[in-house]
Amino acid sequence: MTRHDLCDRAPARAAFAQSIVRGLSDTPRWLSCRYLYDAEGSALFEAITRQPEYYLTRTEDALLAAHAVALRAYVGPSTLVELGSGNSSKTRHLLRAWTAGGQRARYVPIDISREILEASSAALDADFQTLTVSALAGTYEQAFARLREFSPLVLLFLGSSLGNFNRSETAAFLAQVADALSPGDHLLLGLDLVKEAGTLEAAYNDAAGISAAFTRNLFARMNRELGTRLDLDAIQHVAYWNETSERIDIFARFTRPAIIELPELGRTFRLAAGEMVLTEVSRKFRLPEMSAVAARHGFDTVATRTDPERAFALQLLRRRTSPVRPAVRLVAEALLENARGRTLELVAPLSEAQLTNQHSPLMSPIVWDLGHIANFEEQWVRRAHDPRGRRDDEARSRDHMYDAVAHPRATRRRLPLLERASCLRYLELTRQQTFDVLARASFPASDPLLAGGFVHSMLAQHEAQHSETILQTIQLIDDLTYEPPRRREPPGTVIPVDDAAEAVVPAGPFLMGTNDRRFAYDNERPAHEVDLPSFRIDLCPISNGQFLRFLEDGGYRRRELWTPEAWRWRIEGGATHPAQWRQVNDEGWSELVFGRLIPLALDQPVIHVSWYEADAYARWAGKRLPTESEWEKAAAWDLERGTARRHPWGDAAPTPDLANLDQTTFSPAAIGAYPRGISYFGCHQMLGDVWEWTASDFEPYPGFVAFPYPEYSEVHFHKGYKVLRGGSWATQPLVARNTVRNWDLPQRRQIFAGFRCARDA
Ligand code: AVI
Repeated sequence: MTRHDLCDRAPARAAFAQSIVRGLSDTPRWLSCRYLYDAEGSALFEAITRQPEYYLTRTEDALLAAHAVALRAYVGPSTLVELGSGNSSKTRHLLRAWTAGGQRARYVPIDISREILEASSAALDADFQTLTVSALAGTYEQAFARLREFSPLVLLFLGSSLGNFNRSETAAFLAQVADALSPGDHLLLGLDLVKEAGTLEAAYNDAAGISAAFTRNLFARMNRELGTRLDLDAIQHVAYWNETSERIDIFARFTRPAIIELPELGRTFRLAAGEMVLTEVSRKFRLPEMSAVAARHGFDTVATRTDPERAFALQLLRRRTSPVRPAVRLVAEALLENARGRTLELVAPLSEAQLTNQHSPLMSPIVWDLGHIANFEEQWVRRAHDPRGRRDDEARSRDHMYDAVAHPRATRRRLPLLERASCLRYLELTRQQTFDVLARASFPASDPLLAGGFVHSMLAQHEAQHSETILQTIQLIDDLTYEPPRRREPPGTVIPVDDAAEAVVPAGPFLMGTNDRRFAYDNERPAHEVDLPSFRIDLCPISNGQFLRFLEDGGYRRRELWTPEAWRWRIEGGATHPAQWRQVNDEGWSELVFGRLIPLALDQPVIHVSWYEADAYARWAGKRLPTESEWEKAAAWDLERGTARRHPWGDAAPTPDLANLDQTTFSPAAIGAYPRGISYFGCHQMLGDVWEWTASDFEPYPGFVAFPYPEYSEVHFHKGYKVLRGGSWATQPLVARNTVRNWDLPQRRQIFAGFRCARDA
């Protein structure tokens, strides 16, 4: 037997505490069913499976015994990989079929419990001479990253464990499995089927009271591990059939008022008498529906086996050989079209002069940005598809004019820039050439520029980022009232969040950055482990209201709050308030937003502040700015799964109800406007609204390799730039992810930047 540890188990206690905070802060309250299974809980669950009312385990066991040989015939020689293998007892039927006649086979049990894995693997080693057991200790999600090396394989997910996920978790799980398996691999599901309510309710309310003890053990575990002092006798187990959702809902009902105190996280929850906390759902399945859901995730149904009563089923699915993925070319075209639509829309309301003037030494004339977008595309399409193609003199002079390093922003107005019509023609002609090339292109995996369409997503991201730069310029145009073609009011507060509230992020390692080679920039790579001490981080970005208190408390006058360098900047530039704030006739504060003076929205994140101002505020508040690794851990790390999320809320793409991105609101939204977009640790609005200054300098990650050109990041390292994270309302979703690093000098205020504070825990 070999064993590989995929996880560090130390965070288990911390993850339990975090999950309680997450669930009890929600409405209605819930607790994660993951934590039902400590040693006591696992023993109680074993006992449940032996209760006469709990038909699931014995029915599945009989099905496996009866059909193991047939299943082996369907799938051929393959590795058996089991999620949540426990004691592997039912799996033995399959192992016998897989090793029949002295055949060699491999079994990969995956379980969070190292002890259970050790015991079950040792027993299997003794009983199956031709079986190789390679145990993986870790979460499902951690194991997914390893599955490819075991292909061809059958992934076992038995016991109707899929039923303990809600619908969106089920979809996310199937998507992850589909991604982790190779075409032709199999997934064998054990599924409890929809049936008459009496049978179902009895299975979750056994006469011996074991199910009740199982639910109550979650709170006993809280008392044991987290020092809560809950009276277990005041907790009732309630389980009933929820007809609408076709699932058993299991609750803990508090018969007396209760207090759950988590002093380490600074949180106390008060539960009223009669309050019910959802501890588990157990969904029941209908086979045709399950096949349809699986099909949407790229699985064909190969075989289904049920018992005569149709109580339970085994469903064998096969990962389709040609996954239904849109062609690389179509994705590339769509990304490019989307970014272009936005660029043209932004500049449409601007006059010739507004496009060609230099409005600030910090920003280029907008026609330079536009020409640079076209030129960058022209150059990279050639490098990727025709690297030996020659550039004539005219092309070379274009390349020179739009070389960002050769021409610092302040000097760009002296270049012989194109005017609007010629600039738009240049954009259009380049794009036509790109599409002509794309129509004939192939995307060999061996070419890092072309694999998966890397260069085209880079071009679309580049254009999307320049559209945000153009918006920064537009914000600085004097005497302009900007009328964008599309605009909607930013949403107001949905859930009020106390502005003093903080998340406590426990000490421990997390995976920072990414190894993605399709969308990520070189400076986001490679993924690497970072071990951080515990820290506290504000749940929300600092609001205008909070910043106003700093200002009114003499924040801009108190030298002790500023570093010497920042103080020099403050005095020389005469900064006495955020860049866009205005005070008319000594009345209250207003903000100049794209040429409109509007009363300062106290509930929105402060924007257009420099790193220096953010740093001074943090000192005034008795805090500090978070480092970028703290920021990323708070935004991305899922302590429970031991994996990083692409966005604070998960891997799903941003939508308007999750974050304020995409250049539609033209200002940040109110604090608490996106409760569905919170991170694992409960932090709000980490993506969108405002870029957030961090304490960190822009430096390479260990193992950094410049790709595809040093000018993107490498030349900017160690130059005194500070890192900003998270994206603003003006960031397009294509460039918004937890690992993206933006950077600027500490005195800059043209960026749509705000901040949140942190402190040591
Ligand atoms: C593990 N899982 C499939 C069980 C079920 O039936 O949903 C958990 C359980 N909870 C209470 N009884 C059984």
